[in-house]
Amino acid sequence: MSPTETEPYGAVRDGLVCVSGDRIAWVGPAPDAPAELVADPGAVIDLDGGWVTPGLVDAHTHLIFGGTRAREFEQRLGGATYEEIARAGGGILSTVAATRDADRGTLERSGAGRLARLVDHGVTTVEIKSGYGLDVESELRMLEIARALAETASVTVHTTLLGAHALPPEFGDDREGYLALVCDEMIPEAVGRGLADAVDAFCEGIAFSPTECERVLRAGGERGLALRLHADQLSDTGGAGLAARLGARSADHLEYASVEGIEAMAESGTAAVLLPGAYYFLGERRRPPVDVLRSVGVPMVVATDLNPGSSPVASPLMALNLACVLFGLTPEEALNGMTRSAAPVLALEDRGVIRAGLRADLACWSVGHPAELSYWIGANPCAAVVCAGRRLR
Ligand code: DI6
Ligand code: FE
Repeated sequence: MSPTETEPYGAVRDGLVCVSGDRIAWVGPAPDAPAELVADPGAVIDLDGGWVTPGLVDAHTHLIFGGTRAREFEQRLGGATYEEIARAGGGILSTVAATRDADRGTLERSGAGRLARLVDHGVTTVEIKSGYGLDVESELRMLEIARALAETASVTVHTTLLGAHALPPEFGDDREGYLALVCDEMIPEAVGRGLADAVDAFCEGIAFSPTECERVLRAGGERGLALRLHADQLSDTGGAGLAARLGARSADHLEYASVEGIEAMAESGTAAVLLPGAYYFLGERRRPPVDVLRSVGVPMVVATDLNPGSSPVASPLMALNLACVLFGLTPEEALNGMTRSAAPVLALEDRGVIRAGLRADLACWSVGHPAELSYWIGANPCAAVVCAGRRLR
């Protein structure tokens, strides 16, 4: 992909991308490249007809957690629903117990392994949420591990505090008490220690009401965090409209979002993060209103939602495939949703496209056409990954 707007995918054929330090120095047709920028042959990655895209941006993951939910998967296949399991104290809360029990090294190693899988598939920027700690210490520990993974994996990690993911068991039905903890302790501590870039909440019948989510997002916004919202995933609670009204960067999931909610998102510049892995894995039937998103011009982002309960998807390319097959995105829209439209959700304006002056985050692919990135299932055509000018694989 390149700055050309006329070709599908903004494609440049027989192109060359020159990298200098951590930046893209030049991009265009190979014969036009300035001689002084063309490096010694040893530093050239020759793709032999393959394609280069921006490094992929996975803008929604929960990739740090203890245990798995394979037993719950069996229960769901036996007929139990995700909501029933959650209301019976399983679901997210079972991962909270496993995450609290796990020592830091275990969480770091399992998280690093999952992040390495994403990088293997071309990811150079990832968002990681907390939300399986649900007490101040455990939430901050998750965010610290997320920050540490950026160093281990040499990629950009954007962190999101998701304290309002579920009501932890020690609070019984004291919702007020827990929300006060999130707003008055968790958020200030996370901000004070520089551990969070954004705040998120799960707006859903089995989680928090719109009023409760508004309180959490406002508390985060007042302290300078960017706002995200898990909205209208399993029912229409007005989450899309709430995200828009609060000026959130994104509303995520959106299967049940109303037309009015989507229109409000278009007005406020709130992006839609589509998570087809969760739709697929939970066997959902209702698709997000992609036609409406398209017609009112809301940017469509595609992410893995990598998490143990609803989307154990460690392949961003699988997410692209599901976005096309299940949600009806074109392969070009899907790729756009993990590059150009994804970076602004994380306020990272220096990436997501291949343009001189931007960060040299690039994924190189052994494919004959970019639609192949959404087409193959279970294959990984990633040939090389460059992050901030450094080759990672
Ligand atoms: N929606 C989701 O799909 C994930 N979190 C959320 O708010 C699921 C998290 C889980 O089931 O562990
Ligand atoms: Fe999620």
